[in-house]
Parts: sequence; C-alpha cells; structure tokens
Amino acid sequence: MQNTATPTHCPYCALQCGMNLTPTPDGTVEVSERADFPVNRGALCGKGRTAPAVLARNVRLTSPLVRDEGGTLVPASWDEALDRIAAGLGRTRAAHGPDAVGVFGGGGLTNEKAYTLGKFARVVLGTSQIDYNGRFCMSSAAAAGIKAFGLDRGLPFPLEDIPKSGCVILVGSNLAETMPPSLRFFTELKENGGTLIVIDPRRTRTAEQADLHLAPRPGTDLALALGLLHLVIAEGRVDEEYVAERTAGWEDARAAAMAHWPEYVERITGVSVPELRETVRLFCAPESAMVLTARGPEQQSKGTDTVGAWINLCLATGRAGRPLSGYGCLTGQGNGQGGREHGQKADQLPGYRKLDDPAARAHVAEVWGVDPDSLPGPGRSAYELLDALGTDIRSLLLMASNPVVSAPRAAHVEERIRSLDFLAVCDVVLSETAALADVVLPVTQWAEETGTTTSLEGRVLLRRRAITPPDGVRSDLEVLHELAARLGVEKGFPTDPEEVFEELRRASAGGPADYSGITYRRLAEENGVFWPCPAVAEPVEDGEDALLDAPLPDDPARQAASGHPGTPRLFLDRFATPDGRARFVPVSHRAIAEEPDDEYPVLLTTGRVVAQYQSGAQTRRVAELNAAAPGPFVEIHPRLAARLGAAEGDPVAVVSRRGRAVAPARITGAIRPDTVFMPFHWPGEGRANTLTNPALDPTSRMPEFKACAVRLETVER
Ligand SMILES: Nc1nc2c(c(=O)[nH]1)N[C@H]1C(S)=C(S)[C@@H](COP(=O)(O)OP(=O)(O)OC[C@H]3O[C@@H](n4cnc5c(=O)[nH]c(N)nc54)[C@H](O)[C@@H]3O)O[C@H]1N2
Ligand SMILES: Nc1nc2c(c(=O)[nH]1)N[C@H]1C(S)=C(S)[C@@H](COP(=O)(O)OP(=O)(O)OC[C@H]3O[C@@H](n4cnc5c(=O)[nH]c(N)nc54)[C@H](O)[C@@H]3O)O[C@H]1N2
Ligand code: SF4
Ligand SMILES: [Mo]
Repeated sequence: MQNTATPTHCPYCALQCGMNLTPTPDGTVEVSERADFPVNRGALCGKGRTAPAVLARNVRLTSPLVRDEGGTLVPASWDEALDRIAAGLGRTRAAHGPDAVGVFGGGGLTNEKAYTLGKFARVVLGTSQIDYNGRFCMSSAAAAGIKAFGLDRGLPFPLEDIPKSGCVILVGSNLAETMPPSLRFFTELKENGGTLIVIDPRRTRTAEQADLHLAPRPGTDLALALGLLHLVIAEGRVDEEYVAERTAGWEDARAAAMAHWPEYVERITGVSVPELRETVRLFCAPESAMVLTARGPEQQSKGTDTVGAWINLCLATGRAGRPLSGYGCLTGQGNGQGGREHGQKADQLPGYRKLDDPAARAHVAEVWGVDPDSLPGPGRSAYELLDALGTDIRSLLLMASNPVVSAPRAAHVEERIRSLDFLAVCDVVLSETAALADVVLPVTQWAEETGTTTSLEGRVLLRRRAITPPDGVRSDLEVLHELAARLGVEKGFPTDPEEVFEELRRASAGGPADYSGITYRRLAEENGVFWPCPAVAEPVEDGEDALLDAPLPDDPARQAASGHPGTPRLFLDRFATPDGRARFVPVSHRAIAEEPDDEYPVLLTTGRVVAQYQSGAQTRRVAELNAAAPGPFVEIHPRLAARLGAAEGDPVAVVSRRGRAVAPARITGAIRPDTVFMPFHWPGEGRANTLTNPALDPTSRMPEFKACAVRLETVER
C-alpha cells in the first residue's frame, strides 16, 4: 500500500517541523523528510521522528473509560461517557453556580480546539474559570511584550533572520535539546561571523556552541540585564536618536539601571564584571543584534520584569523594530503561540482580545450570537485554578495537559484534583491525570485530524489528516459538540475544523492577532502565513493603508485571491502601542521568592532533556525515547557531590518545603556548585514538581519553576 505522502507538521514543540506522513498497514504512519518547509528543511529530532509510535493501539486509549462503583476505570460507550460528563458538570453548575465548573486547556491544542474550548466555557458552561498550561510556559514573556511593544508574538521575525544578525544573546534556552533542528540558525550565525552568547546556569549543549557563556545563579537574570544596561549607559553606547524617536519612558528606566552597579550585579549573579563588559561589547559592536529568551528567565516569580529588563536593553541600544534586530521569546508548545491567542486564557477572547474590554466583548458576542453581558469576566490563572479545585471549583473538564506531573507543588495539586466532585479528561493516552478522572475520553491525534497551529515565528500552519483514526476515538471538536448539545446548546459547535477556522477568522478580525485574511487554502498553497493577516477587500499595494474593516467577502476564493501578504516582520515602522513608540519599563532587581538558607542551602532549577517531552505522557510511551532518557536524575557539581558523599548514580533525596523527591545523581562540572538541576518529565518518586515553588509572578501569574531552595540527602538502598 504506497499511498501518497501527506505534508504536515510535528505534534510536539513550537518549531512545528514539517514532515511527510505515509499510511502503513498497521494503521499508523511512516514519517519521511519534507524538505519544502523552510524552518527544518527535512530535519527532525528524535521525538518528531518517533511520534507515530503513540498512534499504536497498544499505547493509546481507544475506548472511553468511566469509573465504576468499585472505583475502577472501565470501558464504556461514548454515549454513556458523554452523558456522565454532562451530568457531572451540570450537577455542579446547578448546585454551586457556573464558576464552580472549571476548564483547563493546553498549548498543544490546535487553534480550532483552543478557540472552541474557550467558547464552550463561556457560552455553554458560562464559567469564568478557564485557563491553560501555557500560563506555565511563556506568559511572562507575553506580558512583558505587551507592556513594551503593545503586542505579543513569540518571535517578531522569522528564524531565517537569525544567521544574518550580528549577535544573538540566548537567555535561558537550551534549544540544542529543546528544538534541535533550530540549532542550525545559530551555527550559521557563527559561520557568518556573528556572535552567540548563551546565558544559563548550566553549560548545556547549547552553551557549548556559544562564543561566550555566562552562568549566572538561577533567578538573577533581572540583575544581569540591569547590569548590562548600566554598562551600556556608562560606556556611552545608548542609541539616543532611536530612543528619542521610537521609545517612551527612558528616563525612569535609565535611573533604575544606574542603581545596578556592575560590582553589585557581579555579587548577585556570580557573573564577573569583565564578563559583563565583554557581553556589552559583543552585543553593541555589530550593526544588528537580538535577545531571545526562553523558560530560564521567564519561569520566575519576577519573569515579567526580567523579560522587561532584557527588552529595555534592546530598546536602549536601538535593537528592536529594526532589520535583523529585536527581542523574541522562543515559545514552547506545538501551538503555544496560537493557544494563547484565541480564548482559552482566563482573561482573553479570540484574536488576542481582552475579556474586560467592552468593544472586544461586543465583537465576539456578535460572532457567537450571544448577549455580551452573558459573557463571564476574567477568571483565575492556571495555578490558582488548580489550587481552588475541590473548594471553589468542584468539577473540572481538562483537555491536553497533565498537571499531576507538570504543575508546581504537584503533590498538593494532585491532592486538590483528587478532592474534586467530578473530573473529566480528554487525552490520547491514560496520563497520570487522566488516571484520576471519573470519565476519560480518548481523542484523535495529529496524524488523524486537520487543524492549524501557530509556530514560535507567528506562522500559522496547516496540519493535515493523513490517516483514519481507529474506531472508538473522536476528536476534541466532536467531544465539545456533543457536550454542548447535552448541556442545551445545539448550535455553534461545529465538528469540521475548517468550519471552526472560518468562525475564528471572523472572531479574530480587527483584533491584535488578526487571522481574518487566512484561509485553509492559503495555508496549503503558501506553506503558512504570518499573522497579523487581516482580510482585505482590495489587493494590497503597500502594507497597512489598504486594510479595511469591511466584512469578509463570502467567497473563499476571493478572500484568498485578495489576501494581505501576512506579516513576517513586526514593528519595523512602528510598535503596536497607541502612539507607535515602544515603552521602557522601569524595573529593579529583587530576590527569588525562596532564597536558600541554613535548612535549605542549595538552589534547585528544572527543565528538559532532548528525548522526553513535557510531562512525558506521550514520549514515555516510546521505546526508543525511553532508552535514551529512561528516568529522572539530579545534576550535581562534583564539589557539592563530594560534600554530600554521593557518587555517580547514587540515589539522592532532594527536599524542599513542598516535599521530597529521589533520583540518581548525575555528577557534572557543567552546573554551578550552588545549584542542582532536575528534568520534570517523570511522575512518582523522582517527580521534580514535588519540590517546585508555586510563588507567582504578580503580572503573568507564572510560577517559579526555575528556582527554589532545597537540601540534599543521601539515601540508603
Ligand atoms: N525535548 C524537549 N523539547 C521541548 C520540550 C520538552 O519537554 N522536551 N518542551 C517544549 C516546551 S513547551 C518549551 S516551553 C520549551 C522550553 O525550552 P527551553 O526554555 O530551552 O527549556 P528548559 O530546559 O525548560 O530551560 C532552558 C534552560 O534554562 C536554564 N535555566 C534554569 N534556570 C535559569 C535561570 O534562572 N536563568 C537562566 N538564564 N537560565 C536558567 C536551564 O538550565 C535550561 O538549560 O521546549 C519545548 N521543546
Ligand atoms: N518543573 C517544571 N515544570 C514545568 C516546566 C518546567 O520547566 N519545569 N515547564 C512548564 C511548561 S513550559 C509547560 S508547557 C508545561 C507542560 O506540561 P503539560 O501541560 O502536562 O504538557 P504535556 O505533557 O504536553 O501534556 C499534554 C497532555 O495532553 C495530551 N494531548 C496531546 N495532544 C492532545 C490533543 O490534541 N487533545 C487532547 N485532549 N489531549 C492531547 C498528551 O497526551 C498529554 O497527556 O509544563 C510546565 N511544567
Ligand atoms: S524540534 Fe520540535 S517540532 Fe521539530 S521534530 Fe523535534 S519536537 Fe517536533
Ligand atoms: Mo512550555
């Protein structure tokens, strides 16, 4: 059976590598190279290459499961399972009101699913209590980007700009492991004579590629960025003309930076003054330069201010909104970008509109055919929502996240989940969280359904169905359609992704993330379109002038033919603020929420390894990946290990105020002696999130995954 290959994209990370899928006799697919997608040009990491393994029937769910009277999950019919969910959610709503029903989504959901989930929460359930795992991901960068630029799109330029820039500072990104095919953009940068600076407390595979590696103490990136800005000012490297023409708020930001003397910053960060000076020299010498952040500086209780400080550095040196220069955030999940634009976030409506903006409410309510006053207001953020389970929130519908493994202070979150009156989970596998549910619905996977995702570049992409799903599974859209009907809403929840996308276009029209000029046909023909891409009635000649607020033409062919070209590069003429100027944010350093002390003298930071993805729900089911990364570990510097009396492979207990985790020691000089590192991909004894601190950033509500105080103990085995 040699069917033609279907061009599509990887189910996992935000790079959204292109791949071709060919059906195989066993009902799964074979992955082959798809060279026409410019981001990865055929290259894939091990996770993408092995993704078909999760399509196999022996690892995935193929029947709904319901909890029987004895408390065991047993197979059930779709009707029974859906009836039980409608009854469970409906009971809570009747007894405790709509806000007692919670919804938790994920950045892995396609735009169509994320949009429908947000609409389902607000229109069908009438609850304000919806948020998603993206809160744990890039929310600090998003908040800082909106403050400074008036708009949040992960990268404001395509990845292909990176090799042509003069210098790139990568702050807390280990992309050699988290987005391996993207490493080529950085090696090309170096081949072209550009400089790569990596800032990470560990000498990672990414740091090994750098011309300069700074290894600050975790949680001190804010001080580091302020120290660099101090030197920029002191050395007369401020681009005064740019600051005057394109920014606002410089004086306050300048004054704040001046208080951060290099020697003071050295004491806080552990990065020496000569290293700071060298960084400034390398960053300022070339004509263009970029700062890219990932989870290192963002997953902190001051992540928003920290990213703000890096943006300030870009603005002061004229390195934003200019060719080959700018600040960008490396978004993480497959649809981490689109997932934050279309309404599954607590405070948000489709098109990146604000839920508390009356005009936005009116626009979206009209598209949805409901009264604007019927839309609830903003709800709790992800951790706060999870923390309220079993008390204010009594029932939960969870789609595409596994918080038992991935949420901070996970033992507490697990206990909160167990205390719910009712939990329904839609997943492709029986994740650790699904295993606690009253009803589990098995859903279709990436190769079995069509939908769009928006990559870290802000490029909207079409994922195509390549095979028929097995009997017994349904798509998330079908689930929401069926539940809506059972809860009394017959219309407005289509199951055809393209029909949903057509509605999303209208809902997003005129919003910051405007998709109204994008059609499935364009996505197929153009290999993706960068938003904003408004619908236009006339062919566009030079950019924004021809944009109209006119309703979309009815004929999709005309829409496609008259399309806006999309926006690969943002801010070149103006920023997305009312006056077009970027805003400096005055920020000052502050400590992490939990500094080490006598009882908990060591810092713990957490992150990823190349062969596992997130909570591991999918990748821990793939033999090849498990062979490469079989379990958790604790990275410890040789000096710290010697003090502890631990040898390579010895089980080590890591104890924080939240709990205790045990994993084998991995002794390496690649980490700071005051810090240990654990990957968070595993449940059970070695679960890193048993330890992490849910201290939240006041703006983004991001938990402090990247720094908390722990002590180490040896374990007798
Ligand atoms: N293999 C794999 N790839 C993935 C994922 C996965 O789970 N596995 N997940 C995807 C998702 S959703 C995301 S969000 C991305 C994340 O991608 P990354 O942000 O690259 O991943 P992390 O490993 O969480 O963190 C990056 C680095 O931050 C460093 N770090 C820790 N604390 C600090 C600090 O205080 N300051 C600084 N500057 N650095 C610090 C860590 O040592 C680590 O090397 O990866 C995506 N790709
Ligand atoms: N300590 C620590 N904790 C962290 C982080 C860290 O750096 N350190 N990083 C945080 C970050 S950045 C993130 S993004 C989170 C991620 O953590 P999670 O939210 O747990 O992410 P996943 O493990 O990807 O969970 C996705 C689940 O949805 C299922 N799934 C996949 N596709 C679909 C679909 O289309 N529909 C449905 N219904 N289900 C689907 C998968 O099988 C899986 O069970 O973890 C956070 N937790
Ligand atoms: S880098 Fe990301 S998108 Fe590319 S193959 Fe790996 S997991 Fe998939
Ligand atoms: Mo993420």
